Amino acid sequence: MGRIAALGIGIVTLTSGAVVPAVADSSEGVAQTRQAQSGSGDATGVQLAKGKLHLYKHTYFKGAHIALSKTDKKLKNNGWAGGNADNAVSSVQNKTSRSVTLWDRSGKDCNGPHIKIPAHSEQKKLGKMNDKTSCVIFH
Ligand SMILES: [Ca+2]
Repeated sequence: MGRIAALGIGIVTLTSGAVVPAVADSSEGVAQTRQAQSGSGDATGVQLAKGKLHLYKHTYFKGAHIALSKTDKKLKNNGWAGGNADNAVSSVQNKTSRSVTLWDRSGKDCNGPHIKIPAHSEQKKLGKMNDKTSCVIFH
């Protein structure tokens, strides 16, 4: 009985003495690795910006459509099958990482009624801006 108890204590001491410092070292290593990975994650975010802004002729993303990846201040010059996107857009899907504003009036400084479409969002109806968009600005 006396011998078994002594042996048991010896094992516990040896185990805890060897294991505890090893765990502390490896957890520090894990923390440093995670920091390095989150830094490289920014590059992945930039790649998401390659999506496009989809403008549809009808509500609920139906009918003819065009896809833009940059500001277009004169939709009159931008057409879809069977017509022109100017004053004809009724729904929008913004698949880019930038917010976009749709303006009623085209030109150098687009103005008038407008609607802002946040990044990665969609509008199945445009309300007062239905069939009014003449200018699209990416922010
Ligand atoms: Ca207009």
